[in-house]
Amino acid sequence: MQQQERCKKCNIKCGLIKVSPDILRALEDGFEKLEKSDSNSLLKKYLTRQIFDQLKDKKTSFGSSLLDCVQSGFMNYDSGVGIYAADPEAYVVFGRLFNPIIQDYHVGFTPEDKHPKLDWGDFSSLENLDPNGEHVISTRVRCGRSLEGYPFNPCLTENHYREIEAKLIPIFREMPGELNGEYKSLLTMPKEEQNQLIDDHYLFKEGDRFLQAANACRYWPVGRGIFFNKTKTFLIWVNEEDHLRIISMQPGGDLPSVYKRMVDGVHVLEQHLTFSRSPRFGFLTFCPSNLGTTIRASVHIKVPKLSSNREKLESLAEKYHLQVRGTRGEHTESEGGVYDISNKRRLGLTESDAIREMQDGILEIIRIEQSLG
Ligand code: ADP
Ligand code: DAR
Repeated sequence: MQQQERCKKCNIKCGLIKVSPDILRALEDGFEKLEKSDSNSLLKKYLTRQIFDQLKDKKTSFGSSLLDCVQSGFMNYDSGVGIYAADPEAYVVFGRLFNPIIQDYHVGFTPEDKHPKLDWGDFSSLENLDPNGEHVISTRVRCGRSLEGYPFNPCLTENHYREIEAKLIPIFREMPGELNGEYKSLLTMPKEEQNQLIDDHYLFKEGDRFLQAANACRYWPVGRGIFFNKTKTFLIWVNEEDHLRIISMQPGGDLPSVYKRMVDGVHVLEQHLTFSRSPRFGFLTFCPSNLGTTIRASVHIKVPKLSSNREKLESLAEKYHLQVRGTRGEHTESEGGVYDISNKRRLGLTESDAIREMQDGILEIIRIEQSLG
């Protein structure tokens, strides 16, 4: 035990913590099945036999193995990405696999690139996306933050979940002005209230199979909950996929107001908390698709002519680095012709760039929709 403990502290240097035979067998089995599958995930695209053999014996100093990172993509062939970082070190220890996936998802962020300094930009340069209210039903801007010193879901203990929540609750109590509100733990929230909050798009879904397979739902719902202000235009998710998701949303297309409210909320939180940030990847998150700015700015939008052909809508969105999701978010279908369209890139550009990329893309999509007569 003593020898094992000593190694835990310097694992990256001495690399003496061995991956157990059971994990190696599970890795080999999962890899072979993924190779034979019809998956289109980035995991399948980039996990070559050579990279697999180079990484399968490695562990981070948190004790995370390659399996801890890829098990969701092994179990969900319909994953888009298929990999999560079990802890912050995983991005380095398993970099041979994360780097090409990151470069693909964030459209060209190479292993030599570094994420730029934070730049929220100038709110006055943004505009209402749909002043006449013809297409945009609502606008939402969110970012994710991880607390320095804590690993990600697969390595979090039950105590960690409780600790993170306990750190945040006193801060939530002091949210100023229009951000002031209340925190509700999922442990004590009545099921009906939880389901209504999910249906109204305020709260995260429960039982996401991708997160479950990634070991991100252990001890659920301990340490999980939601803060929201009185008008539910400012919300904070606690310990869902990331330690924190900071969200601003409201009906209509007033992007500047929604974005400013989220930024104001981040400014309050960062006075009390230290967020995990890497010189190369910017703000660190559980999923590589959220690294960097971690910003996803979205509209719930109706574009009946363009969306009469989903593939056409998706290829147009891709042209503007946008992503199309269903009405209830990721991995869901559209209901009543309402689509969730947002910026796709979050890494290798500033917060200001990401918001502008979304604004320019959405304005173009509305222009094209209206030009179709
Ligand atoms: P995220 O990763 O940003 O949390 P999800 O795809 O999981 O995104 O969506 C989370 C919730 O936010 C879902 O209920 C989704 O319907 C809702 N949502 C996303 N964009 C908007 C929007 N513009 N207006 C209202 N709800 C939205
Ligand atoms: N289920 C993963 C998620 C991809 C990105 N979205 C996140 N992180 N919520 C997939 O590979 O589809």
